[in-house]
Amino acid sequence: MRKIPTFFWEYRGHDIPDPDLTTYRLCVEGAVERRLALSLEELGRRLRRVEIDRRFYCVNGWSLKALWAGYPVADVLGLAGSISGAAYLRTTSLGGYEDTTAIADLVADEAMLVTHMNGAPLPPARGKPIRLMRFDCYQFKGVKAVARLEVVESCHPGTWEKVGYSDATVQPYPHLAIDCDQELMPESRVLASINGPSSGEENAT
Ligand SMILES: Nc1nc2c(c(=O)[nH]1)N[C@H]1C(S)=C(S)[C@@H](COP(=O)(O)O)O[C@H]1N2
Ligand SMILES: [Mo]
Repeated sequence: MRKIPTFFWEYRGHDIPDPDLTTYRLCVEGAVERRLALSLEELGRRLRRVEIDRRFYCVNGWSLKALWAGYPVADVLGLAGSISGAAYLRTTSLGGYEDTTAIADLVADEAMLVTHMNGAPLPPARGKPIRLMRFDCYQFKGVKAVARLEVVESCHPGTWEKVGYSDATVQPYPHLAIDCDQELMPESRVLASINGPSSGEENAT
């Protein structure tokens, strides 16, 4: 199996979570009228499913296109009823990765809570069982393996913002395009395409 070319937080000494789906709950809390802890089955029963064929971009210079399916973030927040005045959503993963974004931006960009990629449930490395995705900005604003959605009053820097990434606007320079898992390139080749040929050996596993 080839390694997913990414530079994500879980590769820096953290484990990739592999939650038990029978006990998994998506928690929606903070400034909401109703705190929720939703199982995957409840999400499926209470929300309309949406599908989108979109490419996402990583700030490290690569992009990945797939068919994503799940639920609109706006609809999940609608179930909880957000209280006016609290304008941000703080999303935290099971492993602790986090992002905070204005709810208005998530709604305007039709951000999704994705459960499936190319017709199959998300595997652990891709964010099992739910990942928050917003396609109109760099995907460090997305959160894999979502544990908690919290409606909050102020913006709190997310995991990548804490290390200095402030602008999530996708830049116009070319990003290495990956179109399906079979075509994934080993991470070192991605690095080579960014840094030139001398940056390390093949590490496909
Ligand atoms: N939980 C979690 N979510 C995360 C990350 C992470 O390290 N942990 N990395 C982010 C970044 S920087 C990117 S580019 C994408 C990578 O998604 P992928 O692993 O499916 O390629 O997930 C985003 N969400
Ligand atoms: Mo990224």
